[in-house]
Amino acid sequence: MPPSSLRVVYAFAREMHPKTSDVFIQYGTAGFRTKANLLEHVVYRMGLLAVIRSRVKNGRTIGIMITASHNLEPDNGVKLVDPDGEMLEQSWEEIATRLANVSDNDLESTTEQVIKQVNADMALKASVFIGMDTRYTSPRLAAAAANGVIALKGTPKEFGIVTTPQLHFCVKCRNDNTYGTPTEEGYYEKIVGAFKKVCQKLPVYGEYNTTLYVDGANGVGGKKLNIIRKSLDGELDLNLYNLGGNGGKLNLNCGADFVKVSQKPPVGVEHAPFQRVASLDGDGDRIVYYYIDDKEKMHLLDGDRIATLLASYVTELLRAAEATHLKLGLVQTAYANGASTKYITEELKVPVSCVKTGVKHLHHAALEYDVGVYFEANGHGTVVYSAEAKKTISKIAEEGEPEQRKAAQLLLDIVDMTNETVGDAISDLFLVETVLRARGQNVRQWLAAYTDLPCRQLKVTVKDRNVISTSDAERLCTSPAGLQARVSAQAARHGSGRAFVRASGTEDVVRVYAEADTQESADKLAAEVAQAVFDLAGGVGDRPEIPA
Ligand code: 16G
Ligand code: MG
Repeated sequence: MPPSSLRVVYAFAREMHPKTSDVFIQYGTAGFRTKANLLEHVVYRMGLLAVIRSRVKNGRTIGIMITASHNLEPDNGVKLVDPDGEMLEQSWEEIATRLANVSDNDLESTTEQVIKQVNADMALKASVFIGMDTRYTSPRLAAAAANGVIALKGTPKEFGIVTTPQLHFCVKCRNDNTYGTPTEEGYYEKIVGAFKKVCQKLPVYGEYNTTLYVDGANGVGGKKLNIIRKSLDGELDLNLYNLGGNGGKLNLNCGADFVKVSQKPPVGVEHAPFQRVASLDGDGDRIVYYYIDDKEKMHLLDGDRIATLLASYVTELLRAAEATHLKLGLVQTAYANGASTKYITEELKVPVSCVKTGVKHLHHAALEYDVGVYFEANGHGTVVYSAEAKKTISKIAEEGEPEQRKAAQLLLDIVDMTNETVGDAISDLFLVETVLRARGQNVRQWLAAYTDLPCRQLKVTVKDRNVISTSDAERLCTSPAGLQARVSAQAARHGSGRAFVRASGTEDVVRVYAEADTQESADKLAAEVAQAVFDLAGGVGDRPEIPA
């Protein structure tokens, strides 16, 4: 493309998507996220960047997802999806930030610089898939993204309302047709199809019952489950709540993030004692389970529980298939409950790695294993299988002894049921249901595997959260000076005490996590650490209080 045609970049910006705000915006842990009315020019520019990225990748398809996940309705956001369905390569985050913040007058020249810097051949074709969540501000932003794609003569394809993982899946399929068909229907065919196949092989028995309640967070995930529900032939009886409509507001007092952080059941869901409930987040990439007992106490089954459930079952199947030379490992973050890590290493005897918060870090660490299970405690995770693992399992499924074959065939269904591109609430839901069904277990039996250490999370507002640096996968705080010493000293005063602090990647706060052998201790430790952050990292506003 001759440089003169870059004029369109400026013309579209000025005429349709002008930059009306000078607020600096940064491509964070999961893309740009802020108030929806500050985003239109940013999303337009991400349309431009997606085209450049597609050309650098030889015309392979790139994804743009318009969503602010578990944030409330007034927010929105945008993130880019790379050709294999993973998050945008980290080295491009700085480029995205630069492009998002230049003035309209400098946009044309900056675009030209970026093209040179990444050495994009602008004569190549470029393809961009665009998806959005259910926010009322999303259609306008999706249109801005499409205009960005068109401005650089790329081809946009709009998917309308889809979950974030559905878009990741479609991008992957478009670039690798062995993975599936790049449409929403293709997604259901593969993932739900695999679940139905498994149900044929595993009759319901024991304590498992096929009724599942779901909190849809008034977002896109619940809506998609409503489509799926009709095709399940009674194998899973989905009772769906918080589907949007009836005045229910997206993520407000409901959804996976609310349930996990507040440790409270969501509004809008009818509860029956010991009934299994799954809670999704607003864009359908996170899931936690819980139940309420007969004394109205809530019991949470979070990402750590899902990870251990899946890892233990897949380990069992690998053993039955006699494929134990395939190395299975689990990836967690510092937020993983200490009891889960202990259970995984000591009981399951599965290796564990700990990495920094954010799906991209977990995903890459999981790829180091033949079978890599990764989950954040907050419910974001999936399983990835190496090409070698898939080949080995397929071979056993065809040529093994009868018992081996049976296990390997089940494993193949499980691989198909898994969205390997990114954590996916819908795929994870079917995986969990598969394991509980295979084991004839109810939620209480699932919970009985180990006992969580009580924990507490707090946030502290400081002048500049970048004063906090960490090492050892965020488990140690290296600055400001003296903070780690205080954190360690406080943690040592509580039985099984563990605490850490880190700067949030999505909010302007410092996060505090603490766990200990009683809830009182965990609460106290969290408050003490929050005070230390406040004192040493420039706290603003009210001092955190320590419970008596
Ligand atoms: C983003 C991340 C999530 C992480 C969270 C941490 C993705 C897709 N999402 O939502 O994995 O747990 O940020 O937020 O990577 P924080 O930095 O504000 O604690
Ligand atoms: Mg999400």
